[in-house]
Amino acid sequence: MNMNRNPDPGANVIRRAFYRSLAVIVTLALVVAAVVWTQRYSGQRVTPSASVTPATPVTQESSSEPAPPDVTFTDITRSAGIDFVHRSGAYGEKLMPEAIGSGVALFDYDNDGDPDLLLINSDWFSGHAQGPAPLPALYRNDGKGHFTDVTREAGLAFHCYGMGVAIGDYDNDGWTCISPHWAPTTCSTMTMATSPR
Ligand SMILES: [Ca+2]
Ligand SMILES: [Ca+2]
Repeated sequence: MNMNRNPDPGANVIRRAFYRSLAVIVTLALVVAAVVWTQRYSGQRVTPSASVTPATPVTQESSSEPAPPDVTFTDITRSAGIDFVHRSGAYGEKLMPEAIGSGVALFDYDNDGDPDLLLINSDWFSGHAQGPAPLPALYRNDGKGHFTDVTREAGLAFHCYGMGVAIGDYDNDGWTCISPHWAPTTCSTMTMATSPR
């Protein structure tokens, strides 16, 4: 008995359907692969003729404003007669008053028409003196670029922890008054001094 001579019609139908399905699946797979390849590689190709134009550098338009003057400064403090040194009293504790002082006033102390210079000093902290008591300094201007220390003759040779100074004609007598501001722990009240008459 030969089974090939009497094939099962149902098996043939299933076989043909299987081959058709396989052909469809392979076709779809090829189509999908082609689409993916096109999307991935088609935009990366650079044609030999393509050229990149370099960006033009941005240049600042020439300004018509003149160049700033070549200014230099020279320290003439000593040659002008000023030897003041501010003492903050710092001894390593980084106390707040160390950063507050001191003060300066430029005013006509003797009414001769030339501005004089008052420099406020601070002081040593209690128990931490590091030298002679620091004093403020009043310098009289001779009008020719030189200053003379007149602190003692003006009655300002006292030391407190200075933190600023204000000037003005307090009593309206035509002579400028000075009002140094002292740290409250070193001087109980604000001191007022007036210019000589
Ligand atoms: Ca003066
Ligand atoms: Ca006055």
